[in-house]
Amino acid sequence: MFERPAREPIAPGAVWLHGFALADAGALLADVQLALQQAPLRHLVTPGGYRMSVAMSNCGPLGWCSDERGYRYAAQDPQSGRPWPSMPHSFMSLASRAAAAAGYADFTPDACLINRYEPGARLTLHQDRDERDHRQPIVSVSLGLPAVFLFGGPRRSDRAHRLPLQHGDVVVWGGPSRLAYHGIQALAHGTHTLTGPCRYNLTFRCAG
Ligand code: MD3
Ligand code: FE
Repeated sequence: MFERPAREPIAPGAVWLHGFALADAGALLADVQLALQQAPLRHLVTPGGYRMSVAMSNCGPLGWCSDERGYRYAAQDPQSGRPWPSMPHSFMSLASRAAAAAGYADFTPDACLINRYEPGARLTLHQDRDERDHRQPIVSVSLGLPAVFLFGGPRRSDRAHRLPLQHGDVVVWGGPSRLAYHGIQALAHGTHTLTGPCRYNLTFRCAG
């Protein structure tokens, strides 16, 4: 039988850690729900005036925000005026272990974006460039329904690869991959034992 390798390099600086978060998934999802009680999911509006199909919230010292005025990181939830929920220990531990497994020691993120995809939700090709230090990697954790991840190159026109991300997969994006174009195809219908009809993605970043 062919098995998925535990640690799969996908591009210079990018490593796919198959199932790395499986043992922690229940604890991570319980902490997702606790954070969302304090900072509920919402559909942000892009600077161009479009409502995003992905519902988002944040935890940690800084949270990613978007509105008609632009994209930015902010220490307070603009919806409540309060600080974002603190980063759960389960999140910080998983993110730093995954970064270390991918070759990035001492990863200490100050922002975790919580994305929730329902069927049909998608993220069009974009770069993550609102962070101050692009030398730090990004760690992303997939939970619940599977999704097709699109991974391109440094230019929007670069041909994109399709990666089927599953529950428990972690991908670490650093080095030359840090500014690659990427996106998520429209989520297919389904039901997952732990999340029901949705996919959650946790994205850990050093933003400030
Ligand atoms: C590759 N989220 O929130 S995570 C995002 O599944 C975002 O919710 C997707 O893209 C999601 O910005 C993908 C994987 C990811 C995150 C950042 C990257 C891949 C990346 C930055 C550079 C290259
Ligand atoms: Fe992104």
